[in-house]
Amino acid sequence: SKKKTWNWVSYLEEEKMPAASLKLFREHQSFPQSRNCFKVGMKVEGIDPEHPSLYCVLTVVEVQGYRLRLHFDGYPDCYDFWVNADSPDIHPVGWCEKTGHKLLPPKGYKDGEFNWASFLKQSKAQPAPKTFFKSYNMPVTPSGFRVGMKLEAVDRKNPTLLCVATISDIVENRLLIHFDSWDHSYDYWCDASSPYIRPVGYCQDSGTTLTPPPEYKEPNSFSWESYLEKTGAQAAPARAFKPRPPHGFQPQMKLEAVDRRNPMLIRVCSIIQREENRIQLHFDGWNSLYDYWVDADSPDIHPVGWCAKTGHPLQLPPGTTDTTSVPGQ
Ligand code: MLY
Repeated sequence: SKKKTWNWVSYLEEEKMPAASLKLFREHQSFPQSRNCFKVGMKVEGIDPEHPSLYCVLTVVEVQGYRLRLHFDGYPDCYDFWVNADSPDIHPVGWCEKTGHKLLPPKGYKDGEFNWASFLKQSKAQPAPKTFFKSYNMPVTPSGFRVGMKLEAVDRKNPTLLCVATISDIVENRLLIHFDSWDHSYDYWCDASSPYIRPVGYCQDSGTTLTPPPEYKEPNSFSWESYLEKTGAQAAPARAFKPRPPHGFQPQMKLEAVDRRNPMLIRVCSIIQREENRIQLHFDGWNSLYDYWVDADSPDIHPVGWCAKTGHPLQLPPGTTDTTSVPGQ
């Protein structure tokens, strides 16, 4: 029997569909410049994806190509999550202390009880070396944004709302956006080019509705001028905002994307719809039930050939003879 190995070139030809061009991807989605050095067992500090204002003690528990699975020390496996090796969400051991961030200890430790030196000794674990992290070589460009500055920001959980918000943390070139008088569950990280943040006065200038903090029962009673005075805060300077041009992804283009239902998997995908900041993905050969919307700048979408290049299995459309394609096999 003849075995035909699956490859992107003949698949695109058969399907008569284009690959999403490399030029459409951001650097963190494209082919990496370095390899993934992380090893199973190494400890890191990182942001909890469900609570982006919290830094936690994490262990690398699986390495697959350029990706790693991280586990919260002391917590059940169900909270494990995958990141790329160059994720800005992870930092070396000791980073929180050095940068004045609060580190959430592993489950079972009381506040102030945890220290890395004895924890590493006791768990016989190695910290991941500093040179493994993206931030190690990253130049910091001054931005004009400062912690405490106010702005208008899209509530990403309620994306029709533009709201009164504060920059509550800045790390490298990213801002943590917090919504005034709300809990941290709406917080998110973005950079100066994000389409979700605007300077104070944007809503007024563009004739759109600004959602004030919840204590303003009568929305018209809110004014930035008096609010800034009352809170003693500054508005983020308009020149610090560097809105990026819209993404260039179009329907029918194919790419490789993480399967949200089983995030260890990367599958062959097609773009079926686009919006200003998002694309809708369809997993080739699967029910449309599994289609989902993803941000155009998501770290979970990659150009055709990314899995092969980084040594990650690629899940092929069902019906294909071999259902994964592993480079070198
Ligand atoms: N219906 C939601 C809206 C919450 C909006 C919070 N934003 C502004 C941060 C609720 O009341 O819970």
